[in-house]
Amino acid sequence: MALNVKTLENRAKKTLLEAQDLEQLEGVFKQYLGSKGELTLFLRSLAKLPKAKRKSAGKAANEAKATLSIVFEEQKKKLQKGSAQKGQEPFDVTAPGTRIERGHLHPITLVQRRAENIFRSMGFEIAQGPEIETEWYNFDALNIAKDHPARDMWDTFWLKPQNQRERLLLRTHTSPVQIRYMESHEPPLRIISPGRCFRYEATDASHEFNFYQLEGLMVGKDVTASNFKAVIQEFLTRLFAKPVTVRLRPTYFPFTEPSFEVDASCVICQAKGCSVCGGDGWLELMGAGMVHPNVLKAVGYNPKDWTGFAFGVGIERLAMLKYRVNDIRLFFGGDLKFLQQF
Ligand code: YSA
Repeated sequence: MALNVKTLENRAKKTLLEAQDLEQLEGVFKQYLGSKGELTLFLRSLAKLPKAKRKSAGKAANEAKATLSIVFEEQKKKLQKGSAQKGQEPFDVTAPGTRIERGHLHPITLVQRRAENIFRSMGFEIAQGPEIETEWYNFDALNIAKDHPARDMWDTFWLKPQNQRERLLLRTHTSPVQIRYMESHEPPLRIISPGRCFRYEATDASHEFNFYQLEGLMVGKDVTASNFKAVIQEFLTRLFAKPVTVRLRPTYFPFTEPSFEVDASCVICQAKGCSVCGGDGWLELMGAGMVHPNVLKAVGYNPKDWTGFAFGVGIERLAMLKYRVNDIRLFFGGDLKFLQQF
């Protein structure tokens, strides 16, 4: 019996000394010396032992109880001291903190915001339209006839029909915003509308199936192509922070008459000729024109009273020139090594 008590005492002592904190220590104490602890129960059972064994077993058990109580108290003091010291560890308030990684704006957003600020300073409002458009706003209201080749040219993501009345699509350009805005506002007006567009086409260094355009529209009394040229030249000069000249070449859009391809003097080589401008000093930048009388009529404006210009430019195209990025796909690849440069 004395040997069993000794084994129990050693086991209890070892566990008490291994306790990592006060809570654990209390638990171990209870396990052996609590009201239902192993040693306590043993002491209570002594009465059932034969008299001859009772005396030696009782002595061993009481000695074990006394030893374990001392070990418990000593270990308690040690742990109390340890936790007090932890709380008092010196704290250097001047030490540099842990740096939190901050995100930053995407280069396309940077160019979009810069463009918005420049146009706002010239009296333009920012207008928005839906990315899911109806066939009417994306094509018909822009004078793009049902059988017009433009519909083929802008290969489109059509959505599954929701009802019989109108076909829905992911807008192929931001021009529908012109229509939506004119329908709900009276002229004179000046707006830009930056936003996401989608075309069902193969990607390459200058084409994405998802890209951003910035639409512009100004309608007023006697607004002319000269006004357009002045506004766009001012915009580009401020965006690229360099003098830019603009030239207009005739082209065709169903929703403008006349229509222009807008070229800017090369902002990389100052029109001297380089690989970006193909050596001729001009960069093809955007489509534009004077708003077609049919479009004005479609939104309820009288083309005899009002004239206007409109344009649409790829925001990636501007960003590629501003930051000298040679592949549009880099903007959407999610490569942090690329994005962290802006
Ligand atoms: C024309 C006349 C207006 O009065 C108003 C707007 C316009 C622009 C017309 N809505 C349009 O979308 N013309 S566009 O097809 O030549 O595209 C304009 C610009 O969008 C392009 O110059 C190019 O920079 C960009 N773009 C077009 N498809 C793209 C693209 N950028 C990247 N990936 C594509 N797949």
